[in-house]
Amino acid sequence: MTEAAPRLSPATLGRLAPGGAVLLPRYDRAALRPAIVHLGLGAFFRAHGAHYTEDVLNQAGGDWGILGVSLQRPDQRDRLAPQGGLYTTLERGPDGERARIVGCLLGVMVAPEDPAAVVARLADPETRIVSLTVTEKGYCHDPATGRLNLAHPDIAHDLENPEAPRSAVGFLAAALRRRREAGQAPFTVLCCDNLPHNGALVAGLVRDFAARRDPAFAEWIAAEVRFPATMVDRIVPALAEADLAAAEAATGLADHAPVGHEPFRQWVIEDRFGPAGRPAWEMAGAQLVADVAPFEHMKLRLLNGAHSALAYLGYLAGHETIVDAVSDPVFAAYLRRLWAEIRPMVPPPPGQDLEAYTEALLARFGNPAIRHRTWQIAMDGSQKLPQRLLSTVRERRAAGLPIPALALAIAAWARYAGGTDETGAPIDVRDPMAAALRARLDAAGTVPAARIAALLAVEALFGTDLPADPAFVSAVTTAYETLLSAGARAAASA
Ligand code: CS2
Repeated sequence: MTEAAPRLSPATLGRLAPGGAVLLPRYDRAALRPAIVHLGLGAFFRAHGAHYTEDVLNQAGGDWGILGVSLQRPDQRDRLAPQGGLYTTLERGPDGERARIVGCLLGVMVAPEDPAAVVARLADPETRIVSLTVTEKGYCHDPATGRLNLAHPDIAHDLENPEAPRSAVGFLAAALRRRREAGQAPFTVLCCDNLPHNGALVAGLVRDFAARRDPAFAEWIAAEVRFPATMVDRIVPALAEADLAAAEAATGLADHAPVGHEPFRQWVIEDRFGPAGRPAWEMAGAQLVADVAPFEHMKLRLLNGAHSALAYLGYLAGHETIVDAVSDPVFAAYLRRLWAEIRPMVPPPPGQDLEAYTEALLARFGNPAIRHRTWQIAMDGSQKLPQRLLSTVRERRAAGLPIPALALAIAAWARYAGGTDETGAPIDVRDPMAAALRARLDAAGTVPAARIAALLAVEALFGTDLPADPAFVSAVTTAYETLLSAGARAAASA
């Protein structure tokens, strides 16, 4: 019997040799302060924002540590606390794996256990940046309009209980109000979710929330708080059991919270932080720019749009992962047709060739070392479709251009939302609107056109313009009929 490996922790870190195969923190961890508080700590941020911050610390030292906050479950804290916040990341390329230990995470707070402690931490003047990856639905907004959904149960709760919030918007507002009342400068709010104009979007939500109680506070937010926009990119699948063994094999230390990720990463940040400052993320290759919008358009529409399309079609066709789906030439060819519809609607960012970008995406999706489940990406489609696919649909329709590949993606989402796969097995649909969508479909009966009409009538998703556009409705309905009669693979081979 082999002996159990010791757990990764500050005490066992010394077992790894500096300069060895595993990259280690090269700075003084004791000098770190919780200058960044991150809401929604999960695999993505630990392999993206934390990695950039770690790179800067490794090059230049400093005190920019990160304190994580989980807004829902305790699992990240439970896995990371016994490790003193240390974790392994595994960079997985087609030619092998590279492990590193990340040291910039100081700890994790679990908000539902003590919301007041989280508000106090955010309100502490030591907190200079509050960054967020709470996923699209975590902002409690209406995806079609970008406005705060006042009927959302968490928002309704937080307006009633502003000192013990549940939502990210509620926490930001509570802490900013304390800062204002204490006459202190605010922190910078850095949204790192895949939302359009994410800085301005979150600024609007926090202001909407604040204005319900105190218009003067909302004005102070507008005048004093910075919400830089960002574009974030790195493919980071959710933790899989096999990652635990892989991390242990790479380091000889047991890690309950490793993260596997692709080699590629990109972070484009609007350089508008004010006196609160920021780490010198450009040292790690982040692009600090005046206008993030062109980068965000490119990424949300070409990467995330294609991801969602492939998630629904691939899942329906029986593919467990993105790499499985793109390894099928039918789906690779479909993606090229989809990108050919999207590219003309995307003004290229400075110096960027979009054909090269999408070819590189195909290679990233085809990375055999990244097992990114179609089911994972299919989650929360109601929150993702507008910015990923529907904006492009609108622009092509306005230009009188056809949308066959985009319509198929939307039809595949509709087919998936029905909750039964092509073999008749149930689909575990995870979406805040899952029950509502399913109820609409059930009420609509079996006629495909009626089912599609029932879904397109969801205004929070499709607005009022798309269901009133006969060419759009007919393209989605036709694609849906083909999905039902011939299946996803045949529908994609058109
Ligand atoms: C994915 C994204 O889960 C999803 O919806 O499309 O998480 C995607 O992997 C990242 O945005 C890549 O940067």
